[in-house]
This record gives sequence, structure tokens and C-alpha cells, in this order.
Amino acid sequence: GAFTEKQEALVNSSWEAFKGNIPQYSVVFYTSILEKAPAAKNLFSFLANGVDPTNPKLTAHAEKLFGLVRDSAAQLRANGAVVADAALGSIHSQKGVNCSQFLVVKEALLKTLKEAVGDKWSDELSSAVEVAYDELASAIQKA
Ligand code: HEM
Ligand code: ISQ
Repeated sequence: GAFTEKQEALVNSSWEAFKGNIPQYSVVFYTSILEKAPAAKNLFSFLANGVDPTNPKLTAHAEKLFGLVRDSAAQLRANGAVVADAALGSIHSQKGVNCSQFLVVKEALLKTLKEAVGDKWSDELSSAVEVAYDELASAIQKA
């Protein structure tokens, strides 16, 4: 069905919670990715010295990704579909990013947002984030 105003508001609320402590939540995010996919360390040069929350590149990349999930929710609400830049598609295809890696990142995103929103977490919030992420991931793979 259509992406609702309520779902967009839920995704926005999770983004606001993430922004409340970007260094802390970035650590949760990268640690979760590396637990499931240790090889991700080789994909991101800023992980060479481990998950360092004071590394501005590390937090900036996480913030960018979380921000795009929020944009995805806004696009779904406004247009019913998500379009990703061609550049975003080409960087991921050049790096050979695959479906299982998209799944690892999704699970890490959900885990991080769950921690960020605390007792405001709900199945509804989780599924709104999942829809926004999945639509964004397929737009990136298409672009
Ligand atoms: C680069 C977003 C999924 C690996 C980028 C960039 C963006 C981005 C915006 C440009 C550089 C930056 O600003 O960070 C996303 C989004 C994703 C996603 C929104 C999911 C919906 C993935 C996955 C992987 C991946 C699943 C593989 C585990 C990379 C790599 C780069 C990159 C290796 C190049 C990093 C560099 O060398 O600067 N991504 N990404 N991405 N992404 Fe993703
Ligand atoms: C994927 N693409 C770009 C940036 C990222 C940051 C953290 C984890 C995955 C990412």
C-alpha cells in the first residue's frame, strides 16, 4: 500500500533520535555491520583504525546514509516511489555491493535506530524504516 504520513513521521522521528548522538550511534551501526560482515572493514578506508567515533569521516558517512533513508521516506510519501542519483548507483556497482550486504546494512540500521529511539520503538516504526530502506536500496541497485 501507499506510504503514509504517519510512516514518514515515524522515519523522521528515528532520524531525529539518531542525530541526538551521532558519534555514539555511529559506533553501534559500524560495530553491528562488522560483526556480521568483517570484510566490510576493507571497503571503508575510515575503518582502518577500528570504529573510532572521533573520526569525522566515519560519522559523516553514517549520517549521510541515515539521511538518505529519511529522504527516501519523504520521496515515498510525496511521489510513491524513490529515485536515486546515477552516481550513487555507479559507486555501489563499481564496488560490487550485493543483496546480502544491503541486508547486513539494513539490520544494522534497525538495530541502531532501536537503540536511538528507546521506548518509542514499535513494530510500526520498524516497518516504516524497512520500507524506506528497501525502496532506497532497490533504487540504488537500479540507478
Ligand atoms: C558509498 C549510500 C549501501 C558500500 C556511498 C555513498 C553514499 C552511500 C551516499 C557516497 C559516499 C558517502 O558519502 O558515504 C548508501 C546507502 C545505502 C548503501 C543509502 C543503502 C540503502 C551500501 C552497502 C555497501 C556499501 C550495502 C556494502 C557493504 C559503499 C562503499 C562506498 C559507498 C564501499 C564507497 C566508499 C568510499 O570509498 O568512499 N554509499 N550506501 N553501501 N558505499 Fe554505500
Ligand atoms: C554504505 N555506504 C555508504 C556509507 C556507509 C556507511 C556505513 C555503512 C555503510 C555505508
